[in-house]
Amino acid sequence: MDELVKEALEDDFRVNLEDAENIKRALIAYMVRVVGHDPRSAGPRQWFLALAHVIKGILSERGMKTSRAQYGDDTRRVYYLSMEFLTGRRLMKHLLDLGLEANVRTALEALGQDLDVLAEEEPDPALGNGGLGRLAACFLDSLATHGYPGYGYGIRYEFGMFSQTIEDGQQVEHPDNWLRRGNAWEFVRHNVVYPVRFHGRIACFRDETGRERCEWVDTDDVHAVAYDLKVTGYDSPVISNLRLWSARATTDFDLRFFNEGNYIEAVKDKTTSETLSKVLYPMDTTVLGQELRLKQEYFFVSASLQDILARYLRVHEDLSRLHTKVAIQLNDTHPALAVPELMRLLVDIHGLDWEEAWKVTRETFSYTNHTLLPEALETWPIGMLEHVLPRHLEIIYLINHDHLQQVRFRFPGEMEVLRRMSLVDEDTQRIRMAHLAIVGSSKVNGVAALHTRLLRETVFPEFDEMYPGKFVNVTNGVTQRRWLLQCNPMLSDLITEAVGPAWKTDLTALHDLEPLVEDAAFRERFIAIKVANKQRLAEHLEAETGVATDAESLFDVQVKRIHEYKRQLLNVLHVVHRYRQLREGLVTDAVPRTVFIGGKAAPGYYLAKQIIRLIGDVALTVNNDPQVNDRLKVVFLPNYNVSNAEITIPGANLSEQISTAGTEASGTGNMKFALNGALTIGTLDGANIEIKDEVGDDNIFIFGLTTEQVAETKRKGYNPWKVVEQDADLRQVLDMITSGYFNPQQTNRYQAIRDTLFDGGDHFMVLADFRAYVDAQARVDDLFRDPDAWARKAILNVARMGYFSSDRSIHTYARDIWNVAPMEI
Ligand code: 26V
Repeated sequence: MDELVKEALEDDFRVNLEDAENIKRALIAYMVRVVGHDPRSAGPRQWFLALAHVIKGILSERGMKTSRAQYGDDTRRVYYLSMEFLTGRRLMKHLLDLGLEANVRTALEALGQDLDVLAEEEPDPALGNGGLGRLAACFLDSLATHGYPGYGYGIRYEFGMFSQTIEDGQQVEHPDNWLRRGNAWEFVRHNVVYPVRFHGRIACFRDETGRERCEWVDTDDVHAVAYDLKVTGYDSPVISNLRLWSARATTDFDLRFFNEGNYIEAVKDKTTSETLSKVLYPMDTTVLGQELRLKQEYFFVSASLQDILARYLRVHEDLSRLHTKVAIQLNDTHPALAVPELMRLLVDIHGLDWEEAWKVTRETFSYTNHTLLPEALETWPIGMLEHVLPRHLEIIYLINHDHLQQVRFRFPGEMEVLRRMSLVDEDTQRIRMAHLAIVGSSKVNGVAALHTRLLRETVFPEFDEMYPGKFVNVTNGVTQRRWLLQCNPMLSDLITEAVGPAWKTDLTALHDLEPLVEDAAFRERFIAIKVANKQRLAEHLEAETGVATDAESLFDVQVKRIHEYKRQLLNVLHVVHRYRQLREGLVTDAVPRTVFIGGKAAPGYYLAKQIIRLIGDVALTVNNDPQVNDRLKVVFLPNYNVSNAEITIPGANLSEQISTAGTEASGTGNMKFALNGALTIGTLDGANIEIKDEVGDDNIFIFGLTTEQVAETKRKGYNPWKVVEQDADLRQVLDMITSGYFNPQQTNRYQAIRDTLFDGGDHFMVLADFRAYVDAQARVDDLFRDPDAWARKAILNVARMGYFSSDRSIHTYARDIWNVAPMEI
């Protein structure tokens, strides 16, 4: 058979990657045989499809080699369970990874096609909210690049993150129907289908050995169908797999209704089960506690675990050794039901005893926490769990019983500790998913040094005491293949020319750039590249929105989800302050600036939406005021997503990372900007601290209260009124915003913003940090006046970003958490 396969692939389907002429012929053949279109009349859309299928074929061949090698060496594998994967478009990434871009470009030219035009035909799969989902995608890239045996599991949402337009200054959400024209990259596995059960009841009985066994019966079932996406690594023979589950009704029609002639009722049930993978929840900060969301979480957890066990059982028999071959990473608590689900599978289905199953479970899982915000920590109402997953609730109670016994032993007589550590919040009658994930895991990690410290000291101190060594830090990273090599080809070429190509798989090689700071010619080229990237951004923006910007001005950028804690409002206060100063002639030598702000607000998050509206109102006034003489412009970047980020980030001079200290777990945008030669203005929060440590205090603009000072200020009784009273500039700025200066047609429009800052107590300390922020911005202006001095610092930022590669993160997970090594192929 092997010979036969080899021959078949060689004659008819062989694509010689070294030869553009051969790629051209393959494209034509795929156009006819797979796309089913006449090459003479095919447009970019059809050529994109033909090309995607050619590449998919290559990926499939290589993927098989990876799988065979894995069955051969039987080492521990890593499964990354995540509700979200923000992969970005695949085409250019695959071409880069396979080293095919040049030849494909040539082949397409011969066919009268432009690769860059084709690339725009691909929808950007927005299967995530923000940082957490994008991190998962960076990790898959690093796993494949470095040859780790890692797989992703998630949900194939039919509708991803909504797309955003701004109408009358306000955010409008549009459904993201990304599958409308199909997904060229996926392999649907109609043979890989698992039932997922809901509702029903528990029937317990004694088996022939006298042991109590429980069965979950009378359930409502849904099928999970596997869709695979091949994940390439850079110049790597290893192909990983991202398996996304889609929900399908178990029976097409409920025959009872059908026979009664009620056709519509019969189809309705089918549609209800298929809503499970219909849509991504577009909020990342407030937990709603909706039943559909709970079902989504269980749906993908159950399917993934069934798949993982099936793969294990193909080669092994003894489930009590599962953990020696399987490591499962829980990306936040969204997949935390995997803990009781694995217990159920091991105990109820496979007959292990409770103690043994518990040992296996704990050794199998690890959990990454991504947020300190209390409102984003998941809890589920007991009543809902009882209704949707009755057996899991029982198992959670059993786990809690054993857990509390240990807590009592460790903290005798401390009732308050017992209450806090219980998996059950008695006051609200809810299950605490983070607690469940912690007790069910061997390791728990935070995503930046400060974040991990705060987890250990303030959020879960008793857990940290009880399980020494369980809490570890793995600072986030980003993949330089997408966030430099792909999105910034000019800077990549300059770097490679200067220090060689090693940085592509070992970012610390950027250190070798340091001496070039003293090389005037190198600085000139570095500056020219930044200008070109700013022009590219300006052109893209003008084409998309009609807004013109000046690439000579300082490009000041804040792109991320809109949230109070990220403090886009602080940014706006500074803009208004600057505007006033320019208007009143208080400054005459201001550096021309364009302030870009972009990001999506959760649809139900009123304040976040008001902030977007305020940015629009301020922009209208500022941009149309001849008195500021083009020294200030404000632009809202609509529909921020991975594709836009790839153009926006390389074009930035200044990166805004201004969250209240102690609130942003890590941030990853901060790393992408610095890697592309922007300087950071930021607080001592998340990974900003580690960025400062790496680049040096002189090469970053740090301002504002520290985490400790924030806590201290609050403890002493923080009074926003006092702050405003003592700062005339701040008073003027707030007056303008709240008196309707920017929106005379509705003067009370920003009442809610006013309320949160004053009566609400300014929880995120916007006012407290205003003065320090304005001062830091003045330092930014001073430096920008000296382009050469600015360039020196920017180059040092790039040179010192080696630590922030997701390769380093993945090597750390592999060594400290998963205990896995790269494969040999
Ligand atoms: C939470 C929820 C709550 C329930 C509804 C749906 C939903 C979806 C996502 C989330 C997770 C929010 C946590 C998150 O995205 N954290 C971000 O993780 C980044 C990667 O570690 C990190 O860089 C950011 O600082 C952190 O905010």
